[in-house]
Amino acid sequence: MMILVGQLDSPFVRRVAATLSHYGLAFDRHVLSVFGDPDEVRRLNPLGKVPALIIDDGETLIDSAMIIDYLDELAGPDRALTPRSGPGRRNVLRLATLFMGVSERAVQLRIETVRRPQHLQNPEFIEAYKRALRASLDYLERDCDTPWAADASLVQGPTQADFAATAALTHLSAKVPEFKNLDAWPKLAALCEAGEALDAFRDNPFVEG
Ligand SMILES: N[C@@H](CCC(=O)N[C@@H](CS)C(=O)NCC(=O)O)C(=O)O
Repeated sequence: MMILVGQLDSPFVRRVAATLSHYGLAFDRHVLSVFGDPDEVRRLNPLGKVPALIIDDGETLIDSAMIIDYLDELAGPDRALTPRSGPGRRNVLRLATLFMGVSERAVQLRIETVRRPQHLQNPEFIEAYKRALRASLDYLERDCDTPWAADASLVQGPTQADFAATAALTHLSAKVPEFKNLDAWPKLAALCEAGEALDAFRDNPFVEG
């Protein structure tokens, strides 16, 4: 059975867990923390990051985008949450990359504000990360479709854009006090609520880490 390494407080790990569940792929979890178990995480991924996915033949896959590419292949083109080709595929990948980029910025912001001692924190970095987060949410609010994020004229139903959106927005509002309330981005708030209502996310609830 495949083993997913990482905790469900990570949006990258949670997006992979929800994708595994959505495709009906059984998996075990190895709950390692990048800060609590750095040596063990580095043995699986020299970058010291989660998620990692140990697949059935023992190979270890790293980085959520690469892992999801593999899971899409396992699911097959008719069930994959990423369209096979063309503008529909590019649109889903673009939105998913932006939402996961929001998570990258949120993680950077937390490292600067929560992990680094206050006297070493850099207010310019903090402001730049917050600015990037606001700009990305404004952009995505304009660009996303409803009821699901990707252009409905190109693809029907939830896609990897929504799985990335749900994982990223729940993490952001739980972990960064300034973004606790997503009222300024009503379309994104609705996307996140719809994503959290999917069985795939209910089966892999966000946990405070
Ligand atoms: N691009 C990576 C990002 C993964 C990532 O940043 N994970 C965080 C956990 S939320 C991490 O491992 N951080 C440790 C660090 O940056 O040192 C992916 O999509 O998997």
